[in-house]
Amino acid sequence: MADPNVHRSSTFAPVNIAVIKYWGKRDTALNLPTNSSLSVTLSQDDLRTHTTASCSPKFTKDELVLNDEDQDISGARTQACLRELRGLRKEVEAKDGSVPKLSGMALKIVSENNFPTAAGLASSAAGFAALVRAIADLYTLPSSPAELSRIARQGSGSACRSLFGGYVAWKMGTEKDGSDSAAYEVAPASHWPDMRALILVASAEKKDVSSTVGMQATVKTSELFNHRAEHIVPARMTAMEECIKDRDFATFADLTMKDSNNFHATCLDTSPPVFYMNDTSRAAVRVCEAINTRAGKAICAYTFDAGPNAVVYYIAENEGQVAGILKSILGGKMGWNSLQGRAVQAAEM
Ligand code: 2P0
Repeated sequence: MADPNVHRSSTFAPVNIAVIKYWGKRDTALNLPTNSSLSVTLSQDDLRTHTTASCSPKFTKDELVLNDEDQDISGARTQACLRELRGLRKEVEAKDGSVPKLSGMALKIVSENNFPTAAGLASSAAGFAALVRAIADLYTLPSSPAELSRIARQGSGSACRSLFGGYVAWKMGTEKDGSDSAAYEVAPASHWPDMRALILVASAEKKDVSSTVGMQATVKTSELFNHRAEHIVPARMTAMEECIKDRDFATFADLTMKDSNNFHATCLDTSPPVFYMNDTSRAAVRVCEAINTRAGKAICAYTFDAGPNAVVYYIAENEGQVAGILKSILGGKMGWNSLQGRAVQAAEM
């Protein structure tokens, strides 16, 4: 029988893949970015973190278990999330004396990813989003998704975009305390239901340079980076929101590919340079460019995060021309993943 002293809540959070990239922090303690960013959420039916948070007067210390392995949660970022959530629970307890004093109990958090953690598929985004939402549900916090995204941001920047579904922007904000640096929904997944994403796995190995380290090296040493943050991204954010609202795939694709290339250019402009894409990644770029040239318009859009794997967006009606050709040309070189989704659905390869 379940122990009545144990309070428990479970939730899922999805993976998101940015089409306007976050890269660079203006405040490393609060995880405040140097530019806004925008992502597409992959369906959590297929790519997601499942997290259960529980607390009990019998638990002796906070614990986090990810994919059956104990994790170190002493880091400032996880601690910031726990501190904020406990603070909000204390407010609930102060208002209503009859609710149990959960804020004083140790937490046990158990998480599982249904995708390889090391495959460069934004596992920290889904991970921190699920952790924050599971604890917020356990504590029955009245917080909005925007408020929870502000908390998740402190765990990992990109996590703030995984508190929503569909098309999500993270506004960089201007306040020093980060109070206005949170995510908002640009459009729900249902707005553009025939959007698809295919994930091409060029390597499932852990990356050499973590995002956190790589982006701060770029901030420190790349002049191109300043131009990106100040001039390129602000205009692109506006254009990207508009083309999503208009379901204008050709513009969406153009902006997505340009922004991926611009982000990787700032990595290359870092001293010493940071290489995330490899020969296989570049082969995927060439094939996508050839598909678009043959179609006479952009019908697929590649994007690469801090790793060599490609995510290719396309519209369902072009499945054969995009996924079929990518498979026939690159099939021997890349792992193929049949990640399905509603907002975003991958081809069966
Ligand atoms: C993004 N990436 O917008 C960009 C594109 C990678 C390339 O967000 O230090 O793991 O935890 O805030 O969120 C990866 O950075 O970095 C990332 P932290 P995070 O998705």
